[in-house]
Amino acid sequence: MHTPSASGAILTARAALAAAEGGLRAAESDQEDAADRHEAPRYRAVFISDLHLGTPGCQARALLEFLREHPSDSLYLVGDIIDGWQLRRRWFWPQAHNDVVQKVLRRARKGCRVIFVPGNHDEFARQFDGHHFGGIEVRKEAVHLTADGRRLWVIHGDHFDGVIQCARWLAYLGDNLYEFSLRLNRHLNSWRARLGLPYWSLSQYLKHRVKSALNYVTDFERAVAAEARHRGYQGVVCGHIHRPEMRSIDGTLYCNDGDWVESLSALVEHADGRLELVHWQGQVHPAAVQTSVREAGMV
Ligand SMILES: [Mn+2]
Repeated sequence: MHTPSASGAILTARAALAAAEGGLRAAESDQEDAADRHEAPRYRAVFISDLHLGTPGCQARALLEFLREHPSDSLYLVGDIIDGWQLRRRWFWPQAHNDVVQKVLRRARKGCRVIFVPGNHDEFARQFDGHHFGGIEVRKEAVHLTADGRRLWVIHGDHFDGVIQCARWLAYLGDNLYEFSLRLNRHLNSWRARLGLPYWSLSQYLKHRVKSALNYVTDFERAVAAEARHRGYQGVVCGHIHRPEMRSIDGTLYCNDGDWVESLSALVEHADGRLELVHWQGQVHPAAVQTSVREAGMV
């Protein structure tokens, strides 16, 4: 359980101050106005997550280019936007990261509805559920209604880590039961043969189940989609695992908008309600350190 911490509050204040400072220094409004005027197609909604601002891995410049090319009526920040875990260890806040914060605040000022759904790396913001900051709404979870009437559950996704840990335990148990299942399979099929039924491999079945249970990504995707379905939503938008994806899982639309460390991807909604996963093809700036995200503890 999370309790609002003093260090969290200090961190928030410090990031806000840094952003304000950067804004004064940049005084970029004229330039930005010009950039906004070259009319890019307007989207109904844009979903981004796992920016990890405050870490060297964050591809802030690519993100700025993406945001410039994708104006929208709504912008969802689906968690792990500012990496409080890393900032607490080491203060890292270059100008490009300021520019991202400025760009988002500016978007809100210009009438874009900006909703921030905190993740585990910026969980300090969860204590501000329901509050507004500089035109940005903070929500532990949100619901987005598409133009074609679908209700999408918007969450970061870290709450499913526990569920997956549990599934792994079951998979581990399953592995030990495999040997036993091979023996059981022989007996089962001798009974089936006596009853005139065709051969059916219990061990194959279990093996398949165990294998898929060991797949963290699949587990996550299925767990999130199942919970969205259980709650009566037609789909879900999340982040957290840095794996962009959009597919139907047992009739529920699973969307993962990816991240801005490795995949440089976002989910967009067109005017007619069509959803699309965008892989940003713009120039990638080499400043970022390309280490394994999981190794770096970014998930
Ligand atoms: Mn996360």
